[in-house]
Amino acid sequence: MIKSVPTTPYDDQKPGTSGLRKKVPHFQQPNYVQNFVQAIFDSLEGFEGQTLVVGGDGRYFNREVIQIVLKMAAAAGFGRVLVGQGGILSTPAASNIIRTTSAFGGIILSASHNPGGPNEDFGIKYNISNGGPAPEKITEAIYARTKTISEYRIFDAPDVDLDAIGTLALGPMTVEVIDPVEAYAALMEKLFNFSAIRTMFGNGFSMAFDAMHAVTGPYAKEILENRLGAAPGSVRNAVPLPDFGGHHPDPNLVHAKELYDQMMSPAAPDFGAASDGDGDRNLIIGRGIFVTPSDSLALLAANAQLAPGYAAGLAGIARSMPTSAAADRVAEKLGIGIYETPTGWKFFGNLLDAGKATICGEESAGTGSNHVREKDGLWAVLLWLNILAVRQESVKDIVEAHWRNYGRNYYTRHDYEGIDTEAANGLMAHLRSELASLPGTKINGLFVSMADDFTYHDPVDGSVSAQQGVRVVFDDGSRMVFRLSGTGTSGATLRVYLERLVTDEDKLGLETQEALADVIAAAQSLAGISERTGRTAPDVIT
Ligand code: VG1
Ligand code: CO
Repeated sequence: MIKSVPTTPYDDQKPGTSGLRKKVPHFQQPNYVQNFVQAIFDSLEGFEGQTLVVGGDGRYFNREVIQIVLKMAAAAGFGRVLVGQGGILSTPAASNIIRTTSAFGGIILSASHNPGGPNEDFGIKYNISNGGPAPEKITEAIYARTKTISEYRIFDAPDVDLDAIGTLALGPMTVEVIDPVEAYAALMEKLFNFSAIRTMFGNGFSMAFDAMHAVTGPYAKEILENRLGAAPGSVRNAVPLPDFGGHHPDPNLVHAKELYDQMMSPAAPDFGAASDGDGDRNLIIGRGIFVTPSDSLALLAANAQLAPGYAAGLAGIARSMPTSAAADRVAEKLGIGIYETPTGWKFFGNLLDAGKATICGEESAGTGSNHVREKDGLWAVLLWLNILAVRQESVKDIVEAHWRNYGRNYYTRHDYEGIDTEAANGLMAHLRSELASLPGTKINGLFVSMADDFTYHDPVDGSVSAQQGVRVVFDDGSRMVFRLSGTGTSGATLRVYLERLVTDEDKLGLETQEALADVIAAAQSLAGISERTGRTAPDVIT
């Protein structure tokens, strides 16, 4: 029986960079989840009888929300829901299922790299039929709907058993509980040279993969250990936990410090990697060398043809604006297109669908390709393994050869987390007000050649996204970018992205913060970071 329940709107259900993210207690307010899910369904057309894919990263509150989504999907008229066993689907695996089953769309429950638990973060995101995050046109319609909603509809039925694989009826709708790993693992086998990687492991190649007690554990165990023959125990923290063991499932040098320290020690394995809460990010560390995500994008693009799935070459590369220009130099050499998009994977979908780009990446540890419409952590790890298996060189040698060939884009991001929202907005407003007068002036000894607030013109559908980040470019090719995070759940996070291209062979081995010291100082003085935020140092440096 379908129940209609009266409700009143919340005024804060605006999706950010990647869906709606709030603290769990915020989501637990009466009808908060129901309002948002109903607003999603109300913003869509033509899904009667169609398939919806549902899954999440297993964090606290995942199961409860899945039950609500299933019952509301039945009331809305979907014909079938595919849900991962135990409510689990990594974000890239969900994207793959949406695509391969020709589903109408999907609902992914995750707050990605943010911590989980009763007082931590939760998130809901809608993906469209190409498997990618809903574009702004849809997220804006959803937000508009949340402001006027007056009732939601739900099928009145007992909870669905999510733990047994099989098909069930939920009123007129079918629920199929599916294996979350199988289809994804099969896709990876198609893209990569598993036999070459298996031979490499057979010859004693060692790796450490930190699943951070998040969703990639079961995927990495199956693919790396079972199918590729990595030594048992190569995958650590492999059991997904609702609170990620109390850690941030954020694969960066701060939150994956243990792995980093191990990779820098004499006893390091050949290759280290990690992924985030929902499995779409990757951290790559070779023995004695951290590979920045921007460099990793460039390296993967330059070597992709070594993997069977990319043997025919790339159509183009796309990167988010704050990502370093390392990939641009590869695209130039390959004679293929390079596209610069705003932060957030939703902007890559059109380029991938139109066949303009094959590989995409963000400086925030996201890399992916046209195999799905999300970034994909394990995909990046496997492409690296495929390249290592074919080239039979160390990560360090491969990276350093790349720098000699293309130059090195020194790159760092400084995050100031949980700062006062007004102070953060004031800082950005001040920067914007300065833009017009900056070109031609000198900041900390560096000449400004260009300054703007990035506006993206989508070359496929013509849509325009303004105010995507303040960038200041200097005449020596170095650059700084300022923007506020759109994924945080408390206060504001200021992200400052700093970059410099160095081609001089003698200067390729500098320490990153040193190589960028004058750009960092210029950013601090132009933005007045310490005066405006009271912070003298960033919380996270990546
Ligand atoms: C951050 C990253 C961005 C990424 C987004 C979602 O956004 O900077 O590159 O696409 O997270 O990643 P923001 O607005 O906080 O800078 V995930 O792994 O949360 O799906
Ligand atoms: Co993520």
